[in-house]
Amino acid sequence: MRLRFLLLLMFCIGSPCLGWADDGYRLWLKYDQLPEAGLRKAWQAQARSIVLESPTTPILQTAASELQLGLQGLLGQTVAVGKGSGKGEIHLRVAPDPALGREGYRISTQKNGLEITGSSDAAVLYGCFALLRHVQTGQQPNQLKLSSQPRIQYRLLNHWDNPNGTVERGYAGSSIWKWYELPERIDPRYQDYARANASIGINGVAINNVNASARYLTPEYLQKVKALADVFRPYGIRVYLSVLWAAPKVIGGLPTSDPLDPKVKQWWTARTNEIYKTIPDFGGFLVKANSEGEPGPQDYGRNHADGANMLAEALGQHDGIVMWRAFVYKANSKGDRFKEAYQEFQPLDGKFAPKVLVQVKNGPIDFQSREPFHPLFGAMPRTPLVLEVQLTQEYLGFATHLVYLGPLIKECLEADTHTQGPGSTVAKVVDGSLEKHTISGIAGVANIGSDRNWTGHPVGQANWYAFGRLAWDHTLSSAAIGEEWTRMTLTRQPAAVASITQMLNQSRNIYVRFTTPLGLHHIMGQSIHYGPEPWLSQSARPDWTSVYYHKADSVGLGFDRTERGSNALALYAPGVRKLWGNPATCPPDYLLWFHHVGWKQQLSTGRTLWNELCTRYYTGADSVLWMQRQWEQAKPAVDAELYTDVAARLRIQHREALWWRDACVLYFQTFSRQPIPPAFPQPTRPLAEIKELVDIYQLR
Ligand code: GCW
Repeated sequence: MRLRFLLLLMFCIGSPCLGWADDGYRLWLKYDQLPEAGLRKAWQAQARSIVLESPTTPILQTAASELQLGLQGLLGQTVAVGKGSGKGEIHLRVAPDPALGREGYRISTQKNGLEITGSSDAAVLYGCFALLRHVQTGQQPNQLKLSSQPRIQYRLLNHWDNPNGTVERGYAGSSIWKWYELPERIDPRYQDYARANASIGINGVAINNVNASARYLTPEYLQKVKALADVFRPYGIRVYLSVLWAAPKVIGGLPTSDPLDPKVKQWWTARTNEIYKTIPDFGGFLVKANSEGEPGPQDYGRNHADGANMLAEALGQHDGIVMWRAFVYKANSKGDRFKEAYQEFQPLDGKFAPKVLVQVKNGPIDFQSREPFHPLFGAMPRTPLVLEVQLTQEYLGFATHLVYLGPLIKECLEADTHTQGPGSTVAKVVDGSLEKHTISGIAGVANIGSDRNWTGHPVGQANWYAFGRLAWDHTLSSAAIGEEWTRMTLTRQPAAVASITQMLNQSRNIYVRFTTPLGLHHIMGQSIHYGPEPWLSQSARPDWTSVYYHKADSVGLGFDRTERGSNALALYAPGVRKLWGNPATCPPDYLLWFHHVGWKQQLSTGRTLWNELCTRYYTGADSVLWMQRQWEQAKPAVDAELYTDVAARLRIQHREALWWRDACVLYFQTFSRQPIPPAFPQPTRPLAEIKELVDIYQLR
């Protein structure tokens, strides 16, 4: 009896497909045994041992042990690390190769096995993860010749995590950093977090909120930060800190934080030296200054360059950078918020020290579900610009709605700024190739928390994954990345992969359609940024209301940003201005970003504005039912627990899509005075009832 139980247990462990509940913790690094015996056998012959051809380093050790772990799992055989046996060896070799840069790798088939090479140990680590990805997604081992190098140098996650364990705009539990346990206790999660990041090429993490606490710069906290840096180092990941501009006052006992004050400079220099003594490979500083109430150099009549350059000077000879955020809008703005970052930063082009990068959100307002690209891209040719995208779904349905962000990130990267003629894409600005910068960066605001599955919504993992893959190579297609993630994480059964990836690829457009179609923006629930509140007309500032942005009236809808209106369009190069400045040529997806369009105006789609608006809200909400069906088709091929979780979230998503649809259609109807096209069912609840829903969500 006992023996039978034991045999059964052994059988189950060896067959992950038997239906062990998958709680999502392993992310895309599953390393479950390849189900195809033939494929497994072919790889088994190639991967009997791992041989280190270069003097070992902590990163090379990581590379070898990760490769060992992965291959053993995938192939179901022991893979030795050390001396080879003459056949089926995987050689890891660090050898300078200018064609690959510092972090690029090459994987090739050799006489007696495979070779993974690169100019640095980190490059070899990336190569090992690439090989694992190759095996895990079910590729054949024949004559491998893979090589890849990152196009962007600094590839960071930005955590908006606070010392008290909360996460600003975090929807996956609390912070993964347990400050009260550090530095003594190292949660094993930190290492798994580092593995996941390294596997997609992320090489830096700013661990704390840009609305920063000065605490992180205290000796006590530096020890905690050091403990994290020690975990991340063997994965090629450097730690960065968001800093509070007023730190010299708050923890330094100085009367001022004026960047030109010698005592302030000395204070930052001393602090920085202290940091590097504790964390020799510290990455640098991330700064939100004079933005949304945060202190900054303007408090002393100085500008952003004065502040950023002072920090760059404090970094001195240390190998670190300053990422200075351009997310600013004046405290008492009378104008168009769209223009404010440009107005403050563009005149400073050429004034920043070489170690400074200016970090710009993808769009000019704030991480809306669709924004035109930020006009600063291409407009500061003498300053390297970091692209900041948001993976946490602040405006995209938190961890409840399924929205794959690959298409959103790609849309921004591929947008043509026309600043140096056609083809001057945001990607080329960001990777430095357009303006010949030697440093480049990209940042994703993390969607990671203490939830067992890391991201709350299981598909949120795809956004973390897609960010890393695009940060590494922005020429990859979002569809290919979505498919890769699906095959790594959910299933390799072809029909299921097809129906899941179709759903992923459409999900962002569907979300836009039932929330903010045709270029509507910022009409969501006040403060919480969830659910519809297009009627919001009172707030602490006018540009925190909805009516400020949609400008609905009896004539029409949309923000006129042409020269008849705020003229924000003038911030773009002529090529863009020409296209977007004319409602006839402006893509419908951006229309109401730039034009106040009459309700009865016929659009390029053939419908009037009102009818098109209704059509998008209705078909958008209906498309969530289509998403449900797509997911249902994959049911037999994905883990049962995970299936149920996503299916339930999709049911909520549909309920809330109807909420958005009814709220917006009924509210805008009070201006358009047009009937809802007869093809669509009338909302069954009155606007007044729907308005109350926001209060319920916000516990107001
Ligand atoms: O999107 C807004 C958020 C704030 C955030 C800010 C920023 C960190 O609502 O919560 O603060 O952007 O990016 O600085």
